[in-house]
Amino acid sequence: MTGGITLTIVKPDAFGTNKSGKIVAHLESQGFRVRAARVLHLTTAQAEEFYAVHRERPFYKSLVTFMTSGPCMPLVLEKADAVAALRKAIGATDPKEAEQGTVRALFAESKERNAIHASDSDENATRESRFFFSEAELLAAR
Ligand code: 3AN
Repeated sequence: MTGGITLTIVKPDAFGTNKSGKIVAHLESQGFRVRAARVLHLTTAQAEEFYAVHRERPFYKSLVTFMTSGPCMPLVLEKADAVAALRKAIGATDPKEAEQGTVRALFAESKERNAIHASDSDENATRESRFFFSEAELLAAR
């Protein structure tokens, strides 16, 4: 079992459909504990930096436009084996392929407007948590 902390982002489409709270409640019902949270509107520069790993992908520009189209909510979540547990809980990138009962099967619209982000490794969970939260805010997640 690896670390107990991961980073998620409830994306702008979920705010558009007024489902942000439902998504957090769904994750809490699955045993994830909220350790840090904020709502913000990403700037283009922030979205470009956050998704820099996808810079060469054909959907990069569109993804940045989508992620800056409205509010989003990063959260640090705690659970045993948090990274793997959250990846399982959110489901496949394409909601049409997402397992029944996952966040994306329940709340996502499309491959791009897919309701939620989740870190894919402990290393990225740490990096992404620091992207959104100060050391003081992350104290509660230790
Ligand atoms: P995941 O979010 O499941 O880890 P990634 O890391 O491959 O998926 O992609 C990051 C984000 O880029 C996705 N959450 C989604 O919003 C967007 N994305 C991925 N693949 C596509 C695609 N083929 N078309 C449009 N957007 C995509």
